Amino acid sequence: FATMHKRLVDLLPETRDRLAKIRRGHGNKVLGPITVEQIIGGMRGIKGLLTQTSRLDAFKGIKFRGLSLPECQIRLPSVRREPIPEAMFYLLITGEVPSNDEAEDLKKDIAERAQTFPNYVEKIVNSLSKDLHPMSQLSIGVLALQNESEFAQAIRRGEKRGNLWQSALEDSLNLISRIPKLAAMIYVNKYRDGKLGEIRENADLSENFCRMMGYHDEKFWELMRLYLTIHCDHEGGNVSAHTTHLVGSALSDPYLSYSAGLNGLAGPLHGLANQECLRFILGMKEAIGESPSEIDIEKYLKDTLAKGFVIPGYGHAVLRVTDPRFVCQMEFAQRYMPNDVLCKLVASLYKVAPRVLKDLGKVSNPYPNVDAHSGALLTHFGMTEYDFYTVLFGVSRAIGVCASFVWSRALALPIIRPASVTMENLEEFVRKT
Ligand code: FCX
Repeated sequence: FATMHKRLVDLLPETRDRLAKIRRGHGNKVLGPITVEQIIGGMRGIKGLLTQTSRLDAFKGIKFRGLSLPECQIRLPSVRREPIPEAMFYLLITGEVPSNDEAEDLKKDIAERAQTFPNYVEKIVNSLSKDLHPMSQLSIGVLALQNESEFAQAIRRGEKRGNLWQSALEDSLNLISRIPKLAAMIYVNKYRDGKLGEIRENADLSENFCRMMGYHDEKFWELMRLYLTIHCDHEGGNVSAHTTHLVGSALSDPYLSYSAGLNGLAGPLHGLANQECLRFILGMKEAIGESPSEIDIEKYLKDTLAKGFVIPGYGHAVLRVTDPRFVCQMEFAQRYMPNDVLCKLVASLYKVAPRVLKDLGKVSNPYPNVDAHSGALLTHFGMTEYDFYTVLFGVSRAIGVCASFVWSRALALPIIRPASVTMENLEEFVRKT
């Protein structure tokens, strides 16, 4: 990873200087008001976090270091079309598109690090009950890996704050390299015969991850590249990124921080939604058949809502259009599996669900999000174990939250400590205004 490391070292003084200038010269400027509704309503729209790696626009979707998803697909090094995960990490860390050589250098480093996986962690993971949800297993495995943290050692030996980004980067690279093996162990233990597939030194992270899980179809490796790209980062305010950042601000190491983020990702309103989506599509197929009419779908959706359930994969706290991450997956389905029954059902649902949700009159965004499509694509290749899907999300999310963690330490961002109010405070405020 020498080239990426060197680029980061070059970028540091200039980036720190830019931030110091903003802080010194404009620290007391007001960026926006905070309403009572925002305090009660999950802080929607309050700009209160500095995140270097990506920015989410309500109408255009995610941009990774200024690049949209289609731009990443065109410009980042790939095997076929989808970016390799290593190239995405390079982009998020440096803000620059790596050359093929630079991506290759990082790919080799990550593949090498993946070869060393602590034995004691393997034992811990293998001893877990198969009934335990894969996300809980993943979080436990990451916590067990924490013993390897160079960041924690740096803190113990009193390393200067300004230097902590170095051990943060080491930990991040080790984490990103080892997470696929950890996830694959969970997969083969829970759903297969417990034997991991072999990895290749010259393969990218996606191919090796799939091989370890026992998937040898190159199209599946390509799907995994897409999957690992689109889930890696979604600016700083989503639950998993925010949690990782918050815990990291206490100078907890990347393992502790990311494991906390994973626990947030495991919530049904966040990452767990993608397992719920496939369950929903399968339930719909069971109830109204493989090629239902729009009227049938509308009735099914209304019945679901009447029972008090949400339509999983639809809606978003920030987005107000169809998620570009959904669009990329739909294009993938059209390219590689135009006749797949579940993908066709996802497309049919997309024709009806926005209208039904709009009619409720309360849904801020009636369009599909990232989770609405992934299950159908994975199922096409035989990965039907939907309670594992959020683990794939977690593997991808490591790339984004680790890159952010490195920058948070490089910029020596302080511990996060916003203020809270009581209901009495709010009532008093309301009386006075
Ligand atoms: N189906 C039914 N009702 C929905 C809905 C949906 N898909 N999306 C929103 N609503 C409802 C809310 O439940 C809320 O109802 P209430 O006032 O009676 O409680 C109302 O519409 C307003 O909520 P809204 O402002 O639109 O949405 P929020 O910002 O509060 O929440 C999420 C956003 C994503 C949590 C919400 O749309 C939802 O529950 N969607 C389904 C689950 C899902 O797909 N989650 C994945 C999100 C994401 F991509 C990720 O993090 O992975």
